[in-house]
Amino acid sequence: MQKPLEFEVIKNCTHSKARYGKLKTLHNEFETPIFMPVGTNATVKSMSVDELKEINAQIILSNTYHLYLRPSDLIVKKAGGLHKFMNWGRSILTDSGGFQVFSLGDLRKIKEEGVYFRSHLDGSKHFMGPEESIAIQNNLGSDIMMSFDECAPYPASYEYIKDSYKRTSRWAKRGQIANKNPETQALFGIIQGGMYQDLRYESANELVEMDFLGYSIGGLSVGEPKPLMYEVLDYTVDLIPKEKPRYLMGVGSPDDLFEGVIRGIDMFDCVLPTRIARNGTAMTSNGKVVVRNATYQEDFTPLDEECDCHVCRNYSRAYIRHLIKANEILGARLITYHNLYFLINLMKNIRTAIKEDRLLQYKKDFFAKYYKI
Ligand code: PRF
Ligand code: ZN
Repeated sequence: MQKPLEFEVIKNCTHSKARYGKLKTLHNEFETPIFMPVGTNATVKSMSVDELKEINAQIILSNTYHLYLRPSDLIVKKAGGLHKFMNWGRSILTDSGGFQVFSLGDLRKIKEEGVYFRSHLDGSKHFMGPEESIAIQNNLGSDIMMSFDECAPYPASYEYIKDSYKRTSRWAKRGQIANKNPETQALFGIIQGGMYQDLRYESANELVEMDFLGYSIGGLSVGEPKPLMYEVLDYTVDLIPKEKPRYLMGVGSPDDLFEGVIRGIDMFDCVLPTRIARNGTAMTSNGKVVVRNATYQEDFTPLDEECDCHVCRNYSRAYIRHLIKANEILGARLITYHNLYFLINLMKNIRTAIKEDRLLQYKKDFFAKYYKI
């Protein structure tokens, strides 16, 4: 049987659980740990695929829920799949819709068979269960699919989390059986279990038993304090077989990237760089720069003096501030481009530091500048 995904750990850090590796899908091969830009609606907001390639993006994340509602997975399938539809020849990971449906609040009802919900677009009624989620992801043709899961809220009681993770395990099994393309599309299991160590343990064990090609850690960065998130992450990573890729879902601030990598995470995604770009905030080696502030009115230096991206080589803070203030779409585009470049480049530096076994020193140096300490 052809394998849809190959993963190899090439070097382990000797001072932490960090590892440098290679991940191969049928579309491309890339190094890990990696940051995946978010392209919810089959587009990384404001970025053309040429620009994504220019900044060296290797894999992007898209969303089952959004593409099912609009334009519908059937249209994407008719186009020849999501890669063809959006003209992106590198890898695509799709989230299952679980997280997005559960974010709908009053608009949804959870049952054993799946989730009944109303569209956030027009209020129309829909149902999505594990079989539907996988069928949609099969139609989209992503390289890496996520199991349909419940991302429980924080805080939640032990009993609630126990019921919830158990249902997530049953849904994972049903999704695995429903996958029509096991030779071309890899499926990951998502570990839940809230902030309870024994439930994380049970969730991981049940999913590892099912032998997925990779494992995601869900249910974190849902409002819990950072130290708690790092603690849960630390013991959860240890439950995943070393030879499988590990993906921490929805997490990607510079702090979280370092803390995640040090605990053994290989893949990250986050809307942060693209979202803050649209309200005029740049991520730089000297910390966040709120370009929209009046301070930058006459600042003709680049967003980040140390950055060699296209935006930093050609445009000033004063100009980008003007664009943002005037509501010109180019402003959001330029900051998005730079922010994604910044995180992708940060991950490249992190990989180099792991290979040269100096990750912890690199972390110190990075944050000394980032937080000016
Ligand atoms: N499950 C899914 N997607 C997610 C999450 C999850 O728990 C999170 C949690 N941070 C982000 N995205 N399916
Ligand atoms: Zn830049």
